[in-house]
Amino acid sequence: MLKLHHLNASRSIRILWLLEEIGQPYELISYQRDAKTNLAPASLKAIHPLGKSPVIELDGKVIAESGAIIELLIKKFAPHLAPHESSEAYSDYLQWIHFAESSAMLPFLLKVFNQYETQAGTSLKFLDSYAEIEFTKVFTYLNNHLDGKTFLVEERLTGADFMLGFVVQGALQMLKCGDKYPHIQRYIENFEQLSSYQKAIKKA
Ligand SMILES: N[C@@H](CCC(=O)N[C@@H](CS)C(=O)NCC(=O)O)C(=O)O
Repeated sequence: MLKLHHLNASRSIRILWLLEEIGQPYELISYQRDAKTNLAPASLKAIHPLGKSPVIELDGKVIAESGAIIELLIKKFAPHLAPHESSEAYSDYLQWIHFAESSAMLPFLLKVFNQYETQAGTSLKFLDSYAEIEFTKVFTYLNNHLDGKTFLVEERLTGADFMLGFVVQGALQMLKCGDKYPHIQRYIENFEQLSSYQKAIKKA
């Protein structure tokens, strides 16, 4: 059976949500972050050398990287959650899947880490304004894209939404900037109502 190695408060929620949406049987193996370091426990390193989550075990193979896992699971078990490869929307789908873990994740994490540094008394020079400029550019782009939309691609739930949810929720909540990005805020409120999302949150 498919196994999901799930760390609390992590990108692994992307996979849990997808598995609940497609109704694929799976075994959930849970790990807790260290209370002091916030890192994953060493036991995750026994599963994959990076010791990060999510990781799945599928057909005897250990697979890391949430984007790869989402694409693989959708191809294998839920092709209806992706536009057809010959359709015009397919390249949009791929761009949004990769946008979530690259363009959006970097400025979000930089801003969160900058907050920790500032609270610890570090005086930031280049990094603070770089993070602010990048974050505003990327999140304004996303906010504009979501104007009048409920989902990222083809106005229906696709793999791109499973990827993006974790980043935008974290960003708007931790950086308290929901009022600056109202279309992203509405997008979040919409997917939080989906029963597969609510089931995933309960299991997490
Ligand atoms: N690019 C990877 C990132 C995986 C990752 O950094 N996971 C974090 C949780 S969100 C983690 O396991 N952190 C704990 C640690 O590094 O000890 C993915 O998309 O799966």
